Amino acid sequence: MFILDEEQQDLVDAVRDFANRQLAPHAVEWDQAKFFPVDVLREAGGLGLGAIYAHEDVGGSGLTRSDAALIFEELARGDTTIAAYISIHNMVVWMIDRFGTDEQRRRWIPPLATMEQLGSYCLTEPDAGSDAAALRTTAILDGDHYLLNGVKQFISGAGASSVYLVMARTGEPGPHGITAFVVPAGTPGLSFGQNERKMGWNAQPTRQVILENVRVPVNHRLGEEGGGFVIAMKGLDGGRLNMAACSLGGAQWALERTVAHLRTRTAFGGPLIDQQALLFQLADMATELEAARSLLRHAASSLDRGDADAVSLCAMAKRFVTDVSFTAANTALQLHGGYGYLADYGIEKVVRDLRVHQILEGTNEIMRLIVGRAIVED
Ligand code: FAD
Ligand code: 2MC
Repeated sequence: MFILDEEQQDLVDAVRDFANRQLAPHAVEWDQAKFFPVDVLREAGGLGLGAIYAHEDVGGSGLTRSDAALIFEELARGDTTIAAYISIHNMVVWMIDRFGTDEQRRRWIPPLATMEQLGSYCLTEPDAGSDAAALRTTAILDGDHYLLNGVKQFISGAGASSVYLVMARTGEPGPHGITAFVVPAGTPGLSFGQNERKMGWNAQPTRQVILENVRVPVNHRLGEEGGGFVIAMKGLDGGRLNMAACSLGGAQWALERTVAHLRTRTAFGGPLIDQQALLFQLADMATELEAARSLLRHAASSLDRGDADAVSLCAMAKRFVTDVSFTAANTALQLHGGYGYLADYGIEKVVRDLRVHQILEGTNEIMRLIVGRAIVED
């Protein structure tokens, strides 16, 4: 059991209260209606959740990755999809805070910190997903502007966001020819595809971001030319931890609902919780989630310290926690019997939402690639 200090416990209590009041009561309805609750996101921004680990001089909360792991687990207990979107938004904010000039930080972050404006992270393309360094969107320097052309695929928040952090090619093939740009909504030539119909994550939009002769001034470039791939990867290190935390929160919620259900559901002359076969399954779920939590917190503190093996630990945590949590949520559905399959119980939604965490922010196969390469390099 990890012991939280007093400040962390206060933070957890405040986020849990927000999740209980503003997310949990609406999660099923938002999923069914495919409704993206922008007003509720602004309330989250008011609590400091829009720029969790950005510096305070631009409106950030100045917290750590370890704090963020606690925050996202709590948010996801209320609504996994909304928690996950808040994570993506924070990834964008952190990248601007960490790699932007002072002028860029002061210009872009304050409205993102309050979530008056939302951010989208644009790396994936129709023909470049796992192999992100193969991306083909181009950015060509033309006087004091860059001209961007290309298509980004599966972009979370697209259409609703005000700020698009776009990775585009300014140079040679491969990772060293990629540069990061801030593209504001409303720039001529920027448009969006249809809102994709998905298995889960229905309460947030996923669309193509289409760039046709989009002109942005040179001062919208984040970092140096050729530095965009590393910026994108460093953003994902923390994003992957948050995605793991979101899985954990969803699965922990499903476990607790299952215990409550089995206490009151009777069959064969007594409550189902008295069936040792079922209790053993609950015990395994609890054990695996606790192991996942330990790895997640270990990886988060390693990223906070900047340890040499932090990248590999983040990949391990993303792979392990999302796999274990999906299995636990699916078991929770099974232990609810037919009720688990009904939307009103919320369990099937968590299963659908958690499934995609094994795919996005780097598939779990790519996490094995990162970990495997690190083992071989050692
Ligand atoms: P592919 O790369 O085509 O992979 C297909 C399969 O092959 C996978 O199982 C993969 O693991 C496997 N594979 C590929 N290469 C290897 C290898 N070398 N070894 C072993 N197996 C391999 N992207 C963004 O940039 N921004 C977003 O906001 C965003 N949001 C998303 C939201 C949703 C709902 C979804 C579904 C995706 C989102 N993505 C986003 C994209 C996501 O990151 C990609 O889908 C993911 O990285 C996988 O890429 P792909 O879909 O092209 O699969
Ligand atoms: N931190 C710092 N540097 C990193 C890094 C990291 N985490 N990861 C890679 N680099 C550097 C690396 O050191 C290398 O530098 P150099 O050439 O100077 O030595 C450079 O970047 C290229 O790295 P690789 O040689 O490992 O590149 P490769 O193309 O072989 O593979 C891979 C990289 C597969 C790990 C990467 O493409 C990847 O993570 N793919 C998955 C894509 C992904 O996660 N997409 C998520 C989209 S966002 C999303 O889904 C959302 C929901 C928001």
